[in-house]
Amino acid sequence: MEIGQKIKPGQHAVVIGLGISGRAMLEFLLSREAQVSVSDRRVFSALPQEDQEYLKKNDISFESGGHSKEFLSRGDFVAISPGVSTDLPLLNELREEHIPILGELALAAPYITECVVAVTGTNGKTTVTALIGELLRASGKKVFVGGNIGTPVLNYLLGDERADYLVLELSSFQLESAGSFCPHIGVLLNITPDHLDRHGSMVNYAAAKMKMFVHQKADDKAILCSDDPMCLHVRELLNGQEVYCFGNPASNCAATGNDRKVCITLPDRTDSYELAGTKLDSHTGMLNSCAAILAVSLLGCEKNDIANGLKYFAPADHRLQHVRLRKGVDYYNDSKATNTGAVISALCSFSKGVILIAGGRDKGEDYTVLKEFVLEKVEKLILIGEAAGAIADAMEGTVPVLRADSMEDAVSLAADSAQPGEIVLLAPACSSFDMFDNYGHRGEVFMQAVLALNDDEGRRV
Ligand code: UMA
Repeated sequence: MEIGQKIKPGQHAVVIGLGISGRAMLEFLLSREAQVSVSDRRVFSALPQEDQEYLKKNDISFESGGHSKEFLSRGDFVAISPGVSTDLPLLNELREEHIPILGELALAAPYITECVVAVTGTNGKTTVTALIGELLRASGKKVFVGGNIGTPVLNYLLGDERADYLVLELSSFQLESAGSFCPHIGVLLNITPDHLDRHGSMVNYAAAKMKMFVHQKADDKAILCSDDPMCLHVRELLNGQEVYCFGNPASNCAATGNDRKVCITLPDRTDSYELAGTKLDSHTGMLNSCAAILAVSLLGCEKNDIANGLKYFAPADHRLQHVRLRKGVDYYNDSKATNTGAVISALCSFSKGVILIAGGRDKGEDYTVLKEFVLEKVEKLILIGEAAGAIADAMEGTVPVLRADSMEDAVSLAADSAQPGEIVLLAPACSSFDMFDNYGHRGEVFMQAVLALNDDEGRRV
């Protein structure tokens, strides 16, 4: 199996990891008449009932409780789930034996004939992916929206419905093993520290994101944020494709955001779009809108259709989500802010007076980058979870810090000290797995605690 080639009937593939991507890879490989085995670190009985039945029904050889060289090297190639680290010593041994290691995008690439818009970046990629999908739909196009946002692109290829455009959110994990995958438009929103526990360094993390652009040709397009130093660095490494930038008006970009407006300046069109009255009317929303509107403008969408799409778009939950106004205090749930870059972005949406609830499981980040923003915007810091001590140390000498044992305690402490006009913001800068199932669960617990606070008249709501 060579990278970039279609699967040949009878080839033996070993799928590592049977989560959402692994299941899609298994079904796709079987549909191409490959012979498939599956290896997962979970024991068989811990798999969902449906997966257990599928494996039995299709007589799939299954290795449980870990991965062994003996089992993996049976394959002509290995199909790896994004959550499996590509640096595992076992995988290096397979590489030495010239066994190709392909991710879901590498498997899909030779079969994709549609125009692909791919979106990556540390923060904002789910919103921008969904927004591009919405704006294309508002322009009457048939669209598949998938990737890291939830539905594997292989599920699209397995189905019967055909779309004009595939809009894919791509994580650094997926891009690491993307093979010959090549989007017609690649959007890079930002690169700030995240997933350093997996990638080891910012250089490796940025290199994974760069893979989105490496196979682009002269008529493909790269869209980058000119306000992000790492994006500008990536720009210098691009070679051959058309490059468009978005961001600050002073930087002479094709899309700029200012005064709650997005302006597009392309050789053949100059348009402007109002964000006031839309759910994108914030600093982060403005940058996300710049990227998405620029992408669909390059695809020829009409101004009126784009403006209509913007009007009805709502970002997914747990992203700077307004929960409640209580006693003059606004409560926001930004549980998806799982790294320092996302917290900075959230803080930039408020002028000052923020009571910030942060903490959770540490991902190897340097929290001192938050210092200047905390000094400027935050009145008080309330810390939860395993990383509370590390964040408190990094914030020494900035603002008062309180510790809470649970989300409910954190909300209650915040509510006790918040003054009218102030903001209570959950933006953890950490992953959630020390106290919650995932960031969605953490956000739900926060919102429930906020909604359970007494209202102005002393009633529970
Ligand atoms: N597993 C192993 N060995 C390992 C690691 C995992 O066998 O060393 C097994 C687990 O036991 C489990 C399966 O692999 O059975 C889980 O696979 P996975 O972690 O790759 O997750 P999927 O269920 O396939 O979901 C993935 C993405 N998850 C990750 O990248 C961690 C989902 O993104 C994505 O929505 C889905 O594919 C469809 O594309 C989630 C995510 O957290 C939302 N992404 C990260 C992020 O956004 O920050 C990158």
